[in-house]
Amino acid sequence: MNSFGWIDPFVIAGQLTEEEALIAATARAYAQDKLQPRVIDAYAREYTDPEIFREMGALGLLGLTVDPRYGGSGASYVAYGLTAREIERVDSGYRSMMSVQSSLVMYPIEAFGSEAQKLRYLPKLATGEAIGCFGLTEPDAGSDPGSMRTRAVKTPGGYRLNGAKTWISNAPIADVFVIWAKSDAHGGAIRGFILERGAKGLSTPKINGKLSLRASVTGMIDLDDVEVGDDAILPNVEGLKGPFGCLNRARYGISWGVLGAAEFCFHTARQYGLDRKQFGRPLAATQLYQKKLADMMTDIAFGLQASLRVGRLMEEARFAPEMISMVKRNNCGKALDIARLARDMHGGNGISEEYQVMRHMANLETVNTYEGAHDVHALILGRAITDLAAF
Ligand code: TGC
Ligand code: FAD
Repeated sequence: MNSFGWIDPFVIAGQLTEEEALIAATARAYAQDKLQPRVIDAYAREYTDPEIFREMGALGLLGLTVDPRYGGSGASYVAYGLTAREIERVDSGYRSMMSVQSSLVMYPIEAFGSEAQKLRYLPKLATGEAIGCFGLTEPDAGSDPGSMRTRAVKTPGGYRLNGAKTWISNAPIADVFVIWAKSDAHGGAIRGFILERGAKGLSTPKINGKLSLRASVTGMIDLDDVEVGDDAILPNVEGLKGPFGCLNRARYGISWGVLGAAEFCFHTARQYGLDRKQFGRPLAATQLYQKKLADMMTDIAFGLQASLRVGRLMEEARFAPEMISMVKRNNCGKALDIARLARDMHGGNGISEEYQVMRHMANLETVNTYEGAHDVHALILGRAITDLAAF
């Protein structure tokens, strides 16, 4: 019989390959040494440091699963999840920057792009020299991206794009834009296009005043008669399965990432309860406090084990998108509950930036909504259970 470890109850560490453990350790050291010291100030000032992309790139943390021939690391999906967990232990916004670049920009170029597109974009995205963003959501098309209005019209040498995307991570500082639009040349089917900063008619106003995810910049993408060549279209995918194929990877990464934020909140609340005395004893010596800690530890351990299982199935090409909906939805919801509880367990100190739990709580409100809102994933699962679409 082994002794029980509250930090890793199901011994996740023992289920990793040597390479995965090494990548997780690299990500953890980077996140704690370089990101943790700047996050409180960045969050307060709503400041995104583009240098972070270069730093992550230098460590091989961008495009972790991408083929090394294109500058990626060729690592496993579990390694990608572990990295998301370590980055989001510091801040969901930093994980957002990493996952958009890796899953929503590099992945579609690798999976659906031409050889020329892969060679042109992937190496620079892998080093962080180029920053990418992913434009799916529109002002009138959020949970229902199939109703998008952005259009690509065929021209003699390429396409002309018109429309507006909103709530786009990285957009104001991006160099490379993966844009999803309905193409008249393809019977109105959704197609992906790669646009570059500097294209005439492309602008990316920043969305100000966010009370969540403030260390990660978000913007709109306005497309006003933007002309691109024939070589800008992603040749190898058509329809919603293009963007959803990318979202599968990003949602899976989020399922790990949010548990990093939850672990931070759990560990911080535990320590606070041991240090803080009321009624002549530590808060952690009370039954209610211990019950909350037990719930936190259990939900985190169950969530990690489930994400690990889904990651292994992805590596074996045996996953279904509904599995990803389960872990994205469950882990986001549980992480948000844990962050709210941790905020409460810190009493008045819980609202201070110094204790950081409220920043995580505010961030997780976004993460629970983007990449498919909590209830939308319930409907995806409901459809799988009943064969009835209730969207
Ligand atoms: P539906 O009829 O279900 O499907 C249409 C076509 O798409 C295929 N498909 C998938 N393919 C691969 N993976 C998946 N997960 C897929 N889900 C659907 C499907 O097979 C079908 O293919 P075909 O060949 O038959 O045409 O589509 P629907 O319009 O009824 O969709 C409903 C619903 C709810 C599933 C979907 O619209 C949805 O998931 N909505 C949520 C929207 C969303 O997640 N948006 C995310 C925007 S990006 C973002 O938030 C980035 S934040 C990043 C950060 O900062 O970290
Ligand atoms: P809506 O779709 O209007 O939903 C509002 C509410 O209604 C939700 O609670 C939802 O669950 C519920 N709802 C919707 N439909 C139904 C239904 N049929 N039945 C019951 N309830 C329903 N998008 C990108 O494309 N790229 C990005 O990089 C990106 N980054 C983002 C960054 C941030 C900080 C934020 C906040 C969002 C980002 N998004 C991005 C957009 C995000 O994916 C959308 O906000 C999300 O998909 C929800 O869409 P919506 O905001 O339009 O809400």
